[in-house]
Amino acid sequence: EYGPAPEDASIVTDWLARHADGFGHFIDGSFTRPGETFEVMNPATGDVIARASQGTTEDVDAAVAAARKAQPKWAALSGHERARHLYALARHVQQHARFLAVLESLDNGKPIRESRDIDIPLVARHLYHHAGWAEIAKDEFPGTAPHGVCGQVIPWNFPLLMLAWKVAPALAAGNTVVLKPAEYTPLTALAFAGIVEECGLPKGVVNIVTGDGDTGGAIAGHKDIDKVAFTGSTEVGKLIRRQTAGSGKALTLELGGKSPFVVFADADLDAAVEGVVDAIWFNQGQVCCAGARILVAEAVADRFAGLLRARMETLRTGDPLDKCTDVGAIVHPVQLDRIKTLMERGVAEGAKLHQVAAPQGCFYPPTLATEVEPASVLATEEIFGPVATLTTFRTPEDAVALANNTRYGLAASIWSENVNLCLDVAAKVKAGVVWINCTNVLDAGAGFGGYRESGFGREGGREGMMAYLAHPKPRAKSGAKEL
Ligand code: TXE
Repeated sequence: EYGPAPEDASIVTDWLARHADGFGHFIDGSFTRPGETFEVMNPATGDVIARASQGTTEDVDAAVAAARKAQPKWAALSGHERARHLYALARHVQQHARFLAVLESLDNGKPIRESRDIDIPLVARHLYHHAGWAEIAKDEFPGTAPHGVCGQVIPWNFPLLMLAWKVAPALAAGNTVVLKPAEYTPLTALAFAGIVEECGLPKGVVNIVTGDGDTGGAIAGHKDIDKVAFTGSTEVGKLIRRQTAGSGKALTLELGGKSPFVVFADADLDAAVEGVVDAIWFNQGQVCCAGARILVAEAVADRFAGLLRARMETLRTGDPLDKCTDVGAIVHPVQLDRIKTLMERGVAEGAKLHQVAAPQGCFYPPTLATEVEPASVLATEEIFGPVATLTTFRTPEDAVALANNTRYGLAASIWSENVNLCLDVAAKVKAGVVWINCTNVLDAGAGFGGYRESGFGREGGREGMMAYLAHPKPRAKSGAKEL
């Protein structure tokens, strides 16, 4: 109906069939036999496409021990040698790009256009970028040392990209890793483990353990892990912070958001409408920095809303493997229920919804919610679905106050032809990342992360590298009294 034939899933079927008994973990350079397994589903069809192992504390112990054993040798390699390994990983990701893109879309439900043109290219970009850091880290960060073993727990919205965000800087800095992908989407991490094997990375440098929150908890709480990096819900982030408090572990948290998308009266409204498409309908809105709260100047609000509604009519929601699909499936029925429950509460609080067509099944229609009170659930809770709210403001001061009226502080997007106004507002908005006349622009060279309940620490760029390096404590000067 929508044009060219869907992407052919057969590229991954042999690989999935070879693992019909279930995938094991990747520990110390090879795959373990599958233990107790859980189902991995294609959310667009509801089909079970694979089974992955539920990581036990013994599995986590084995992975941490392998990472511990491998770490000193890995850290002792020259930066150039570590860079060569990262370059190899990047090149192999590129060689397997089509396989990885199809697998990601099958497992996660995201449109193939996104996994093919955004997720997988950014994975390679991240690895290349950090190969560069491996080369120069010794000179750039004198007096630092890797933490040691890093425990990394990642979410399901960008499964392989979040892996790359975590693994690339850790390895570049001389750490080894134990990573757990989300239970909804473990497949590209397991494929990546195959790439690690193919590239001949030293054993134990990258270990992948699959499983649910219990496995994640075993990693975060493991006594022999030196640094924990987590991306996921604010709720679990708080748990991990409590769990690691006082343990001496370094910690970075990248949590939820409710980012404002501010449109001033002099903005290029057509461009801003396209911005909204990227901000909230990209990846079905399952994006931590999604521009979920549209704040628009009263003077242009009706015109903007009209343009936006017209654009919504052209969004095609459906088969993730169809190259013309704009909005794919929601990652899992549990997540769909979560969205529906929040939306029902929103409607009960008086919100009006404008929705466009979406198929039956694990899909949610692109939605614009209006008449949303500032304190209501739709204005305050992270929906993590294809839902934007629209609220009006009169003055830049109002816009800033509304933008900051949240417990989060991850990102913001500001639209105006007046650059001075944009810069002024950018400085006042409490967000880790502020985009001007664009949105969701992510670059391996720029630090990404939030504050307030969006977490702390940065990923990407110089700050991201620093998060994987420790400053050994300076020795007390001789004669100095201990306090
Ligand atoms: O997240 P969880 P869920 C938000 C978003 C979404 C909500 C719930 O609002 O609707 O969270 O999603 C692992 N110790 N985000 O329930 O549970 C888990 O196995 C250690 C925002 O899926 O946080 C998975 O690997 N780990 C977000 C990862 O945490 C634990 C992305 C994320 O799952 C654990 C995802 C525990 N006690 C959801 N419990 C973003 N910032 O991008 C679970 N996990």
